[in-house]
Amino acid sequence: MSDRPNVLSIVLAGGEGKRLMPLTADRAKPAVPFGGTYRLIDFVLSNLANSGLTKIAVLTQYKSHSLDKHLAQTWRMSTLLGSYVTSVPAQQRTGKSWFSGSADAIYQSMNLINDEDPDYVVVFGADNIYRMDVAEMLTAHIESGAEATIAGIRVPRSEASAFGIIDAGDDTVIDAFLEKPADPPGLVDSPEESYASMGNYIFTRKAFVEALRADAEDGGSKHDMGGNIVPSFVDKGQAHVYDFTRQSVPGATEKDRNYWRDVGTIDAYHAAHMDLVNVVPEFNLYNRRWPIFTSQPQAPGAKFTLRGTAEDSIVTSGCIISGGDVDRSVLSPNVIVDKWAKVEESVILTGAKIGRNAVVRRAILDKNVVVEDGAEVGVNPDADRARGFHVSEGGITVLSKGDRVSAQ
Ligand code: ADQ
Repeated sequence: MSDRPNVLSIVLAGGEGKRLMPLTADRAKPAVPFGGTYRLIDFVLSNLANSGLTKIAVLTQYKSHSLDKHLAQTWRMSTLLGSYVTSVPAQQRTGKSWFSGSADAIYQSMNLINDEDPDYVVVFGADNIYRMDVAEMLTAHIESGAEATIAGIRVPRSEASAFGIIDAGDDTVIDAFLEKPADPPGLVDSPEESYASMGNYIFTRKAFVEALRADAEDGGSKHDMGGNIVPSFVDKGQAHVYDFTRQSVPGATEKDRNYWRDVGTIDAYHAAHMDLVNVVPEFNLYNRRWPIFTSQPQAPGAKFTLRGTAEDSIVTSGCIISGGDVDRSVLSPNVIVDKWAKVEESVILTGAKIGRNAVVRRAILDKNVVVEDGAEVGVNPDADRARGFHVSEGGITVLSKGDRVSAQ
């Protein structure tokens, strides 16, 4: 092997994102907009690109049109250095059924591995917000000589049953792995925390291909990366953990160095946006040494007229704040906020219009929503529920693409 190993990165982007409904009604979870101008998938792809890993296959599945469009518009890598981001739809390549699990999705796309002939295969999820130098994890993987390396992070034990839980004792060899246990064990040094898998893996190619083949032949398997493939490496003592918090990302602040969030529910999605608009957020989008890449519509700069204001907010291009007040909110491109309207603690996606005297509070408005003059959204969650709007457990009102709300 040469000094520079050949690495293929596979991004699993087939998640349905049921708990993000109605934002995932007609887009896959990785295509959900985030932070004004991004899609969730931009974070993992930026991490890989910034780490110098630029041979990337994105495996898609459900409702992938919007995701494919975004990938085609944004993630055009130069082919000169052999770089690519290619979107691979679910295929009935090796049988009549659609993918049954994440491991099956990779197995059915085995030709990608055969064609690229990599030494290592990086397999990352597409749904999380974080900054990570994957090259550091690759170095740790190569140095340990393990067949599989799993990125790990401490999470509150109360939330740990949503994750694969790692027991690595005092070293990096994983002794036991429990996929989404009902009663997750705490850490010896911190009983209220558990050590969770981030769903990000690096494999040595030969061992990975063997594990995928064995899994495909196992009729009892769910063909799931976390449920089946990872445990198969743990069972043979070949899985190591890579501690995410030991990494050093260029330009990262003390606060955002260890930031990793699953924005898989409406409340988590809203809370992550409320963090972004803090004066000193936990996650800093403005780190120019580790940029998060995306593409934006061609639009003029945001414009504030007739004493329109925005405080503690992100206002992106093409927005017009014409005499309204925006507070602690994130506005995607081409949003219009009209005279005397108030927008507070809200996430407003592309092309929404908020009319005169309207109030939008603790709400998420999907693309092209129209809030007519004098209408209220999120002011009274019970009234919103009665009107048939989706209201989350935490009381966030969500309007679907193109909804029109009139004053009552
Ligand atoms: P989950 O996120 O619950 O747990 P899963 O639903 O398989 O696992 O999603 C993982 C990634 O794979 C996501 O990015 C999703 O979009 C994608 N995906 C799922 N099925 C797919 C398919 N058939 N084709 C393509 N992509 C698919 C996982 C691990 C846990 C770990 C958490 C961390 O199983 O052990 O703790 O991630 O979030």
